Amino acid sequence: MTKLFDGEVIAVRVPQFYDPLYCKSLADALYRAIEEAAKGSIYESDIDSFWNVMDDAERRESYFAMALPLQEKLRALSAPHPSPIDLLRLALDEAWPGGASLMTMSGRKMPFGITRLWRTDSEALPHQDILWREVKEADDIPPLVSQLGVNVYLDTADEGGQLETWDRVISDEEYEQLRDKYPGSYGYPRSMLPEDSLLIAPEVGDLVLVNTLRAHAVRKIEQGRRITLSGFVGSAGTDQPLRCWS
Ligand SMILES: O=C(O)CCC(=O)C(=O)O
Ligand SMILES: [Fe+2]
Repeated sequence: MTKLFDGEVIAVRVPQFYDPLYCKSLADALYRAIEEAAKGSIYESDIDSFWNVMDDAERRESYFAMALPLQEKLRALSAPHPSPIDLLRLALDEAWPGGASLMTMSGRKMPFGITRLWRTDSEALPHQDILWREVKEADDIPPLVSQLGVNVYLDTADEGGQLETWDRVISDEEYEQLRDKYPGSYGYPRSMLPEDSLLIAPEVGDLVLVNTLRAHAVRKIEQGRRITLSGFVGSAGTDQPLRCWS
């Protein structure tokens, strides 16, 4: 974990973190839940990520209100097996000297472990996920020093959909010059990045952790679809609890 946060290690993959058989039944339940919620429109997730809501007071409110219901929902859909997100939080808590807990922003708990459905032809362009770059001054968050992306792969694409990551951090100083061009640290051209990249083709049940200060992307899903439980883990130092949110 320390090596991941420090950038010494590019990625950690935990094969079969969640039993592939349990993955199948949870993925089926989540696909159904998303289709139900969509009612004809194309919903890609069960709830918004913080990034999607931060500029909209009403959506922010429903985002924070979802924090605990999300955990309940994952437990209900996973039953009689444990929720993968509960297992993940316990694993983080047990591994880290300062423990782990849900992230709070201005005293409110944040959702952790949102569902992300990636349909055929979807992709994520090269980007970074760095919370402190995006929050407003009024948003009270712990002073994070590094951030990981954590994904549990419940279903994987038949072709494409690899997680790609580069050994390249665009620093906060560098980003200030690029902010207008790549809002949300999203959409960096590949020409800006090293030629070599690490390509991870996740298998069902895998947990993959990457440092999201590094540029990373999701290769286009060429065939099939994939579904993940997705979140971020922030470090405020070894003696402080890891903070988990989505
Ligand atoms: O779905 C994935 O493989 C990674 C998505 C991502 O960009 C992230 O977790 O930060
Ligand atoms: Fe990301």
